[in-house]
Amino acid sequence: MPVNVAIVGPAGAGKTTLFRALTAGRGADGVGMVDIPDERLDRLAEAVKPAKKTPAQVRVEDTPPGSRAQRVAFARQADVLLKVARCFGPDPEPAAELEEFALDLVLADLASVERRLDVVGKEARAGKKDAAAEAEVLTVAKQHLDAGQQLRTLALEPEQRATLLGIFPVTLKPAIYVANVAEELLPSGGEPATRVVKLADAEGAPSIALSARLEAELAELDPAEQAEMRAGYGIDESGLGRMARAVWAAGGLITYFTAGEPEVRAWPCERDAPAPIAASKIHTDFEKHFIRAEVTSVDELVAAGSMDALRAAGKLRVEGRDYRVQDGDVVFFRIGR
Ligand SMILES: Nc1nc2c(ncn2[C@@H]2O[C@H](COP(=O)(O)OP(=O)(O)OP(=O)(O)O)[C@@H](O)[C@H]2O)c(=O)[nH]1
Ligand SMILES: [Mg+2]
Repeated sequence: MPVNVAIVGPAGAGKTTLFRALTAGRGADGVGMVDIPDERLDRLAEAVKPAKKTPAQVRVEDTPPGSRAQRVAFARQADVLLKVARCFGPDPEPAAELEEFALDLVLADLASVERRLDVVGKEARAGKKDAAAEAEVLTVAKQHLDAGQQLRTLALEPEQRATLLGIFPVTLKPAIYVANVAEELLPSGGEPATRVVKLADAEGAPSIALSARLEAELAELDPAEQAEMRAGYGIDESGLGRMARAVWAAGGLITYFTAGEPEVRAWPCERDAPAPIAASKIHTDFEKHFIRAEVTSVDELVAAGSMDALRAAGKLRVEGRDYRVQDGDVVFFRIGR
């Protein structure tokens, strides 16, 4: 299952425009797959010269028109939130608008916490095992939400966090802030963008400034024209690239690579996944039939030119089912039948 990224935020912030920029017009009905740029994949492809190069992707979805309640419900389905703030146009108030939007999410979580606390509180009083501990976490969460704060900013032990995830809180989802700035204020984004950065920093969330409208226009040009226009605005691709990588990191993902014929490919994988689970990203059967993983790094493969050359030189590491695939590994999975 691909990571689901929802573009959310205040009305008129430029969400649909950012969606168009990210999907380059290829996204139908507000849903599209977006490539994750990765220079390691480019270097691998240059060395191996495969017939095909396939980047990892995330699924991006634009907030459909609807009521505030519907917009909250939409955000709840996502793995990662891309929060857009309007920093262009007359009197931008990005921080105030983001806080107002966040309050809708906070209230939704408050309702879920209170519902659950009702049930668990009774269980705790009846002496049910584990209920008291859950009630305690929920009570702390409730106080935090009552103060208008998102759960993302609540310090939690891993097991407390796991408990809270049971109510699918939307304010605990990883978020990335996008300051959608006027073209004239590129590349920094000016004062309105700094307000978004400050708000993001306070939550420990990543933030970037870009112009969604300009990026949407750029997405329709060929690479040479894009480069020229970007240079004119003093920007490079790093905006979209950094946003993609932030989504990746926020989603708890690492990338491993395969480099055989016909393709060199980047695969998304949860951090710390054991080798058979990582293999199942390629084909679900691979988990059951996993024998071993042959592993190298991007740099070694680039130097050697092919997996076969490394194998012949005895330079592929052999790893078993307990191996945790690492970010940047190049892997060949031995599969039995
Ligand atoms: N100047 C400027 N205008 C922009 C930018 N991004 C979006 N706009 C304009 O702002 C208006 C709203 O943009 P949308 O992308 O529709 O905003 P939205 O967040 O999807 O709006 P809703 O879905 O209605 O909440 C449109 O007229 C856009 O052309 C930008 O980067 N710069
Ligand atoms: Mg829209």
